[in-house]
Amino acid sequence: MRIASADVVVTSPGRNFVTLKVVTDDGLVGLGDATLNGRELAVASYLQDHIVPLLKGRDAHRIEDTWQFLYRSAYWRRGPVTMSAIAAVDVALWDLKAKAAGMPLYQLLGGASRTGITAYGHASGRDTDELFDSIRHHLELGFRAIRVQTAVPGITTLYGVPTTPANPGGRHDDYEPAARGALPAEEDWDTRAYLRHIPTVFEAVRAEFGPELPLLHDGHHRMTPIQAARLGKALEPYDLFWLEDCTPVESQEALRLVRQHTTTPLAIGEVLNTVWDYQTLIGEQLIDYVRSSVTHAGGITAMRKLLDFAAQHQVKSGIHGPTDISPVGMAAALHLDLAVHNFGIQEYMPHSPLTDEVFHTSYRFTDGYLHPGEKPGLGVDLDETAAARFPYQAAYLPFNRLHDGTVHDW
Ligand code: KDG
Ligand code: MG
Repeated sequence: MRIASADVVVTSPGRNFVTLKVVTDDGLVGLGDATLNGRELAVASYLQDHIVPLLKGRDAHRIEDTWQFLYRSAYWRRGPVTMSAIAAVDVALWDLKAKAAGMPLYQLLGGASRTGITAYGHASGRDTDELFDSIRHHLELGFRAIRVQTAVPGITTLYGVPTTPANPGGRHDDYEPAARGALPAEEDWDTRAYLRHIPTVFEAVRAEFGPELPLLHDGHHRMTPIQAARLGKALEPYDLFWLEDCTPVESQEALRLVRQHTTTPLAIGEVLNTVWDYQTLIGEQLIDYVRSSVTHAGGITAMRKLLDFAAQHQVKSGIHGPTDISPVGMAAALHLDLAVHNFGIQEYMPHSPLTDEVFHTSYRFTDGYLHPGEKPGLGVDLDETAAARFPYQAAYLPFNRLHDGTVHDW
């Protein structure tokens, strides 16, 4: 099974996606997601200009060899652009191998370790009433675990809490932070206001919805370790499933201090892209959940090794799954989720109807559980005619300034 051609498809059905399409000499098509929110064209160029010329004529079955070749021959290792590009090739090759075998990909990864993949949804609101409505809405949709983000008095625009719905007439819990336009939006941040307010929100949510519902929260990299420790401690009475990205993760050692102070479970890693980024975090058991995505962390081949390392230290998966992971990347995550033993939870934000016009998927969400479906390969088809109707549009993630004008982590 030789690679006959490889093409990069950039499309923007509501938001930008970069997809690698690999075709074999016997006509099989494999897809890989290469979407890096706000920096899409860098990965598209890395693939088109530097990787596609290397793929033609290669044996599509040699996945490990291709991974090692792309990683080591580049010399310049790691980083989100490189690892997203390698991931796209890797996932496309796994898609091809599973199609050639006539099996859904999870069968090649060892078969199902569970019958369904527990997914968490995103609830948010500009005040308590809106937040409670959003939680109820997610419960009606079937979610069995819910991430809670709310507005904070003293902060004008806050991560995870849209001031306007993503779709005209839509709900305020539809979440898409990358706005189209020539410049990134400026948002504001006040750590003291946030730390005062968030525990009161979780107290109210527990009082309204009871003790059983698994609740998650994303701190989105904004606290120092001592502030994160304080928040984790303050949230202990409300029994969170996890507190995510409580502090920027460039310094893995920073998590030691957080860990010493709180038993709130910690999830980290959506911006990490290799196993090396987790050496201390996992080796010293400083976190409970790995948040990397298949899309940004080198694909199925690399994520499987990362999760095996995590398993030795009782750390579980919590694969990143917002809408900037394309349906191809989401399908890859679901096959892995179903197969690995140390699955924890999967993030799930349904894509927009426009996105669904371009990507046709076999995965399903039923009664709170996702399943990748039984079609051979990933179970995703790309409609290139539909994709061509939605040309790329520049979009940026926002950035933060403190009230005195200092740039802060977003
Ligand atoms: O592109 C940025 C998003 O992927 C990120 O903000 C989403 O933090 C996120 C999450 O947990 O889904
Ligand atoms: Mg996050």
